[in-house]
Amino acid sequence: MTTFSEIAPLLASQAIEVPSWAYGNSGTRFKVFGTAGTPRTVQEKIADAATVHRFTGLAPTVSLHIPWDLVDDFAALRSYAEDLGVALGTINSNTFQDDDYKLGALTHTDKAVRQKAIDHHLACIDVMDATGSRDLKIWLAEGTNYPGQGDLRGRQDRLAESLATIYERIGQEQRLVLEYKFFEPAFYHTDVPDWGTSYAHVSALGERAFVCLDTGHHAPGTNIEFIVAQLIRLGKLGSFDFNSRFYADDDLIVGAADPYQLFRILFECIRGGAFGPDSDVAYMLDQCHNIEDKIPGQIRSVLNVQEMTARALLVDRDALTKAQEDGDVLLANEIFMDAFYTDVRADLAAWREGRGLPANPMRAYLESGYQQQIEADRVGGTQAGWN
Ligand code: AFD
Ligand code: MN
Repeated sequence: MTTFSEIAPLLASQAIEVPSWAYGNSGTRFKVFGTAGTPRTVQEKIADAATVHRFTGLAPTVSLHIPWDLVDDFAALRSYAEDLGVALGTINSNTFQDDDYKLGALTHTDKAVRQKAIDHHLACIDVMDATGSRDLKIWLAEGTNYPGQGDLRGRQDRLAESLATIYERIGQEQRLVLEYKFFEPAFYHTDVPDWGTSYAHVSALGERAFVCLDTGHHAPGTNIEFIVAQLIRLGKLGSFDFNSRFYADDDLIVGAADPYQLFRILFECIRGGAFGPDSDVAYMLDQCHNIEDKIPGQIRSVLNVQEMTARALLVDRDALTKAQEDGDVLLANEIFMDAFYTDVRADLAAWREGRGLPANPMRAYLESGYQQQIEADRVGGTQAGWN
């Protein structure tokens, strides 16, 4: 089997983008629990994100959400982030919280509403120009709750037209990533419900449009690693939104529900050439820490991705390929499982120390006093959430 020392150099370039909204309060339609120390401003969110990077070395960029993270001067925000050792990353649009969009945004039958939603995306691209971001991430909450409510075909035609207008504004060094989700908040149909629909639309747009795969956006039992392999093969995997789920779009800590699935997904990324410094695939988290402290939750998340990546890199690809070609079912599975069963935590700890990072980033954070400091400092104001 491949050894840790052989694969360790491949871990050096691993970068996982953290979402600004993970540091604010979040919850369910039943309750949003606030926690002490929660940021009040996007600057405080970025400070917390930079803290995750400082302790792990894994999170060099922070994804923003517009309008939640709107500021007057994004060039200044970009400098603020860089002074803390991180860069601003993906810009996420939001057409799911404005009353005008109740019956649709980019798909709406009213051209004026569609134009308003298009203009929001054009404003997001203006932000990208100021922050130096590469990706505009579009997740559409659009759909219907009852059969007959909407013209399924007409909505696709309007969506294609709206996306094409947005795409025209995407710069040569920028990308549009279109995220799919099989249900919620619409319950009868969602206009971008699956990877095939996203793939169809981004293929129609052009070479700088890609699919965003959120690991929590599939029906239970979906073979997500197959979708990963297929999108890589088609050259249209743009980014991940990593999280984990037990039943729906739970946005839990990635790997917490099923580390083996995360391992299989990362194996397909490695096998498909979508991992490492030469890959353009963005590995983002999209999570909500409803009951746990946010910064430790993000630290746990990026460490989970690092650990499963290391295990996936340990798969003896030559031996696996031979066993597959020989039709040796049990040996092929054994080779695959050998890597998954390999506990790499001690190796990772030593490797981190060799790079000037804490052997145990979680313990180092908890002992650093940062949490106590922000709880003492951040008194008053309005804690950030989904607003
Ligand atoms: C919600 C959506 C989707 C999106 C995220 C950020 O379900 O995952 O990526 O908000 O806009 O979680
Ligand atoms: Mn997402």
